[in-house]
Amino acid sequence: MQIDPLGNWRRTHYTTQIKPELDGTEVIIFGWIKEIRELGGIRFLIIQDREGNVQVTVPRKKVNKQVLEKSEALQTQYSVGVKGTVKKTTMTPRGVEIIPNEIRIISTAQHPLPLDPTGKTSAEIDVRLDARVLDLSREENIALFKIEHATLNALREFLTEKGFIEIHTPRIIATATEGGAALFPVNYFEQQAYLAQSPQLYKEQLTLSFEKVFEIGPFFRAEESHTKRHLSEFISIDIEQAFVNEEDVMHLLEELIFHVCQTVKEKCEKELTVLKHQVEVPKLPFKRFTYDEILKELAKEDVEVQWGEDIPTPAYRALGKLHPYFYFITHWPAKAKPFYIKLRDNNPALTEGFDLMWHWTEIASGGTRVHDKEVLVRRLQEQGLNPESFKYHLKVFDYGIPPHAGWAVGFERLVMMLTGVENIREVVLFPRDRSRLTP
Ligand code: AMO
Repeated sequence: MQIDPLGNWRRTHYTTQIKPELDGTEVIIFGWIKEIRELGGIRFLIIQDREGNVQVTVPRKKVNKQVLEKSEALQTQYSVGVKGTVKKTTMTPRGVEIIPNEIRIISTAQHPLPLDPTGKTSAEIDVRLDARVLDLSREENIALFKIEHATLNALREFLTEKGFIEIHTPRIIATATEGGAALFPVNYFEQQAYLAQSPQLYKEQLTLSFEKVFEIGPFFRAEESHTKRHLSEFISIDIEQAFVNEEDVMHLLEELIFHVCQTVKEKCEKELTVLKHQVEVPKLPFKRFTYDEILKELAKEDVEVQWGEDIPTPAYRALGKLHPYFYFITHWPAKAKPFYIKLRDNNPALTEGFDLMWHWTEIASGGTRVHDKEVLVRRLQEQGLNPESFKYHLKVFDYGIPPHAGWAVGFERLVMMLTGVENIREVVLFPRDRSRLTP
């Protein structure tokens, strides 16, 4: 029979709420033992919860037998409850400690642990990802994911304020949307289905009813390459808007980035300090360079890119050195952009598609969409796709689809920018890449 370890105990304070002003008050805290130190007959227990930590001081000769026994039995990472009296002191950094009256061991931990839960002894990323939940209990990771939470709130708040409606489109789909990126097949009863690469076609279709829509959710790309900025499952922040073009949505995007940077800087001061990182609020408007201008700049750096091709990673790295901030790349050639991106009226070799860059990383891409059915059919054919596979999508263009434009931001890449983290796996709770499917 398992004995209820909580009993009638409930937390009265998080560790960070234990302040010198509470001197003499009895409190109950819950958390995990992060460190145990011993000095001249006194045991020091550092107890951490999701807000921070506090020192519990056990003067061996002065505490009761129950406390003494329990404190001797403790090991790091044990989950505990402590009922104790707050004491003002000059001996701890926060000017406060707790003298325990009763200790409850809530659950134990198997030693040796796969990694140091304080993070003081560093571990390789794969070791950390294998023991991810333990790794996530480190102070830095708690700070990082609190920043993610604040970022998501800021995104939703901004888009809702601007009149966008949140949507959820299917994850199981029948046809590819992003030509270049590979698909994950799914056995769907008697049919072949795929995991969605993006909400592209659905979000475009919904401009016909809701005009301004946004979606935040996971999408899937069967990425062969193992890089520090690609995942097989990533979170995309998508918008689509009726009766606007590329310029309008680029303006919205830079405003959104500004809002997110400002909000995180303001609301996550404590978390950013833990991560030893500062968020710079960018100046608006972001610089805009055409694809041709970028190619000329690269040529000056002796980096050759064939006109019409996508820009390869080494070239992006060179660009990042020249432009260590946010900037747009516009006027992309038709070949380098998907079928749904509109060609320029005055030069159909170029599109109204853009990318938003931060240093050398692509944070977002988008553009004005083709909204003429005949042009869309032609663009599908030009890109070697079969219009028959897109018949349901094409049908919507017979119902009065408005001109529309939109973009998608990679959420993890945005968080990397906000936190200074360099490997995308670090900003995902349980990352998925070519070689990782567990935990
Ligand atoms: P794109 O394919 O450029 O555009 O994706 C949009 C943004 O999503 C992020 N991203 C990724 N992040 C991590 N791992 C990946 N494998 C990955 N793939 C993409 C990037 C990228 O800029 N439908 C269009 C958007 C639109 O036009 O609205 C699209 O999906 O930050």
